[in-house]
Amino acid sequence: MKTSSRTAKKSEVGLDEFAAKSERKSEKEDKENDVESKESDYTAGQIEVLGDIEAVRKRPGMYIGSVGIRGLHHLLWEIVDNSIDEALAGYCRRIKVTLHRDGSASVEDDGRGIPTEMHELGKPALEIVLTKLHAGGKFDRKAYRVSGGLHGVGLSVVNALSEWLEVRVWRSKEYYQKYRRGKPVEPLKVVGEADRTGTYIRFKPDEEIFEVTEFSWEIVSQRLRELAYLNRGIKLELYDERKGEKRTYCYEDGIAGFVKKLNTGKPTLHDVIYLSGEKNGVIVEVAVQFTDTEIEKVLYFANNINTVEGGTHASGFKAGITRAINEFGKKHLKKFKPLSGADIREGLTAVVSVKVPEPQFEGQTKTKLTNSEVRTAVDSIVYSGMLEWLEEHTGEAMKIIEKCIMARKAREAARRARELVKKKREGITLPGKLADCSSRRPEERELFIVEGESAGGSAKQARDRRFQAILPIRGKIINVEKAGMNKAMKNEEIKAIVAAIGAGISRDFDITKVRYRRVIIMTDADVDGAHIRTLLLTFFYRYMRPLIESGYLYIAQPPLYRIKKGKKVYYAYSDRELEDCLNRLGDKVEIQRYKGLGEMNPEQLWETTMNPENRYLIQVTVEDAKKADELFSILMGEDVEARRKFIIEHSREVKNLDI
Ligand code: 0RA
Repeated sequence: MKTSSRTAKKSEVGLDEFAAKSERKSEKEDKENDVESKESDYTAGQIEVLGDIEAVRKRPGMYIGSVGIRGLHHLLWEIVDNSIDEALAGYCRRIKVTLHRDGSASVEDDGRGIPTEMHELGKPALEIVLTKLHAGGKFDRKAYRVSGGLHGVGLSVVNALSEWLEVRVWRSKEYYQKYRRGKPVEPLKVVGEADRTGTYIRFKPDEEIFEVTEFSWEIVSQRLRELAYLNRGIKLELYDERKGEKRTYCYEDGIAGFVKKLNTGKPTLHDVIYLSGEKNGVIVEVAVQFTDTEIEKVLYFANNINTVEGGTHASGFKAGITRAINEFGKKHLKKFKPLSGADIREGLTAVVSVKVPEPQFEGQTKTKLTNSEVRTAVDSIVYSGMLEWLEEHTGEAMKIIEKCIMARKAREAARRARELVKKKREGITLPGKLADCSSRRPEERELFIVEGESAGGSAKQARDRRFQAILPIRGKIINVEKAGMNKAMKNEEIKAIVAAIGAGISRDFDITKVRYRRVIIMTDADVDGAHIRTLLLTFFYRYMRPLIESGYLYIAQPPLYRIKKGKKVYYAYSDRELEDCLNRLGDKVEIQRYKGLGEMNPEQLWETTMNPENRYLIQVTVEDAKKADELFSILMGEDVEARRKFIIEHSREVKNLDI
């Protein structure tokens, strides 16, 4: 049943715990049967006790979580919790903790004292409590037991994990007994008369078990103070004999004092509000104070355990206080808009403490309360108590409401600012190589997508920067057909195009956000240029089709020839144009054939291709783009011959498109 490896900590502890629970249960059942059948069988009882102690010593982590500093202090909390239980039952006012020089610790209280009467097993009840696992159930001191909560493993665990333990009980007489590693050294003895009641337990954590054996002043003093706040009026004394320090914690105002302490030095809007009540068997105490800060500090406790993972008391509190404040606001303010929980809790300091008869804890660290009856109890007590307080303190209530409304305004302003920044950022992340134009009027803005860095450079010099933007792209952009959208969007060239156009892509494409009225593809008038143009057309067809449908996409037409006669220069955009031109001009002409945009200087590029007065633009239709898309697979396919044929045909086609 038990696993051997100790490496997989968390899950293993869980399994062990589960195993231990079922084991303990069956052991308990067995023993209960034993009690009935062999009531006075001393030996049997003795064997069981040894079994319990051995079980604990063999797997201490299962009972106290760890054998490190937490586990060590767990021993002390086990005893202190028992004394607190006695106090909650109304029989104990004072608890004194001493950290001794020899490494031991002691806890003394003025409760009723652990019962010393003979128990069914033929031993004093005290000895059973100190040697039997979960003997507490037999001596149940009624509801709200802290020791039934998170710690709650019983005094026998402390005893089993101590090198030695001494117990002194004052009831009708003074009793004394000493143990070594969980076993009695001698029977319980009467050592004197008693003029008081109470229990004193001193123990020395076993160095054979614990990795750390030194109690921490910080940990102990902090927890004792917390317990004093959580259990008003109980006097908790701490003596550290090692360093000669002494502290006494006792707070008549309980958690209200806790909140006051938490708010030391902070500007507050009112005196601490204290609410309490009992419902569904759950005792609820809440202390609340709003500060003029943005800090929310709400501490939640269930049976004195700091439930850092929250739970039903937390949700009940949040719901209750939100409802009360909104109810008050609605009643007393014109045009009141309900506030959110977050608006209300900004600047709130509170301590919520519940005492639950059978607390259920869940979560990673077992610090989340899950009892559902607690939610409604806390909600209704906080709601009615808070609303009543607000009605009785309208001046201060208004201050609180004002604070909440301010919080909401700040939150809304912050959200707007965030959105603005986001929008701006979206605008700012234009591609670095984009030379944008200055005009803010979309209807006149143009974007030239230019093949090659050098042609891009010429275009930047040639352009009218007021309304013409240039985006140079490197030779080959990705094959979007093969790549699919995600991969296409990783391609630098595609990303730059999408960012420059600024209207999203695919289903998210929004034509109203397009930053340019014309998007102009400007490539060389050769085979490579045709190839790149096809790639771009395919991309736009697939991912920005509305751009084409709206007539925003164009292809620039650079001239194919430059014809010079004397000082006069002519450009021909097709072979036919060249023919016409030559016929007109007769002989003595110089003809230059342009192979690429790079062969033109900026002035020529402006004159022939970019200047709206002279240029030829072909508006791309959906049919054009669709054709490009269909032909794409041929172009990019494995069939080299088909590809060669296509390119030849396609470049001819481009020429045919020219005029
Ligand atoms: C069981 C029953 C009673 C008291 C206690 C336990 C008890 C345990 C501890 C541990 C530390 N201090 C404690 N004080 C009391 C009630 C006994 C009765 O009815 O008289």
